[in-house]
Amino acid sequence: MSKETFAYLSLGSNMGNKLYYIVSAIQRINITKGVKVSKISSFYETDPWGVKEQDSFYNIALEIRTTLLPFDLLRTLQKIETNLRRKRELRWGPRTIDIDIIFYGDLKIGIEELTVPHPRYRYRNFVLKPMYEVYPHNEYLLKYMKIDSSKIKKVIPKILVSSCLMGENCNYKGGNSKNDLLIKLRDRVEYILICPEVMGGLGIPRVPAEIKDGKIITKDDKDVTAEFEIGAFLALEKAVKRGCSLAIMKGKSPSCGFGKIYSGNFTGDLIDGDGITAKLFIKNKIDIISV
Ligand code: A4P
Ligand code: MG
Repeated sequence: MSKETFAYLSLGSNMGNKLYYIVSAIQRINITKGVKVSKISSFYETDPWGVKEQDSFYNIALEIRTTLLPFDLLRTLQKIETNLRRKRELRWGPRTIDIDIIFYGDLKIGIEELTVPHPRYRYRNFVLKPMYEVYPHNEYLLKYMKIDSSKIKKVIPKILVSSCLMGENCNYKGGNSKNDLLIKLRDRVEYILICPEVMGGLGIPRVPAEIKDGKIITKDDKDVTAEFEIGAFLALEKAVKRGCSLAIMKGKSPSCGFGKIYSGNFTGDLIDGDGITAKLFIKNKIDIISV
């Protein structure tokens, strides 16, 4: 570990659900030990640069504060790329996610494994435009932006999000699970808030419920499966109407949990599984990020 340094990253995706890959990468970077995301640029849809016969990209830039040394940061980012199904087949070719280090403080490194500042950033509007929004010494980037004439368009992606993550007091206790990163992202995306349990008619606060043998049973032994199913259906309806392909959902819950949920015994133990709404979303090809 070293002293804290500001570093600037460029992220790009042009395969599969690009929005899912970009937002997943931001979230994984932010939960890495020794790294915090401090600024997020707008999202841009950009024409492919280099290899032209490929899908358009989503590009963004991040400012991070990090105590990781440059090569440790590089390896950490590469691991995130690999975990997000990045395959290195063709240079400048299609990728689920690419994370490049553009600046690491004022440091200059010029070897093949890591060159900072990034050797090609000046020639690419897909790096410069988003970077202009997060980099404090940004004035000089303007003159480079005039060199590249490739098309680039700001977009405001729609994302479904569990209301409790945005600070709404709608969980079973009447509290919330406000997430700082999602609050930071608020200016860059359009959130569509859902709380499937409330949408299904359950009150705030309410008796906690967990999934047991395919049914949702409250701690005082009431079957609330129907309420959860109605909530899931209404949440899906909202997603489809608004054209959402990504949902950011509260982990572990019997409605929004994805991958891991409470065991059904009210002991706090987790088992493999998905909540009722999460299951319906997956069936309908809406990708989920569990927070
Ligand atoms: N490497 C050296 N310096 C760095 C650095 N500052 N940050 C090394 C990250 N990696 C760095 O990278 C290849 C090698 O570069 C790594 O082994 C690393 O040690 P890679 O990510 O495996 O391969 P790549 O991304 O295909 O190569 P490269 O040269 O980084 O490609 P670029 O420059 O990122 O271009 N068009 C649009 N519109 N938007 C895009 O995002 N991206 C590319 C990829 C092409 N066209 C695009 C976009
Ligand atoms: Mg790269």
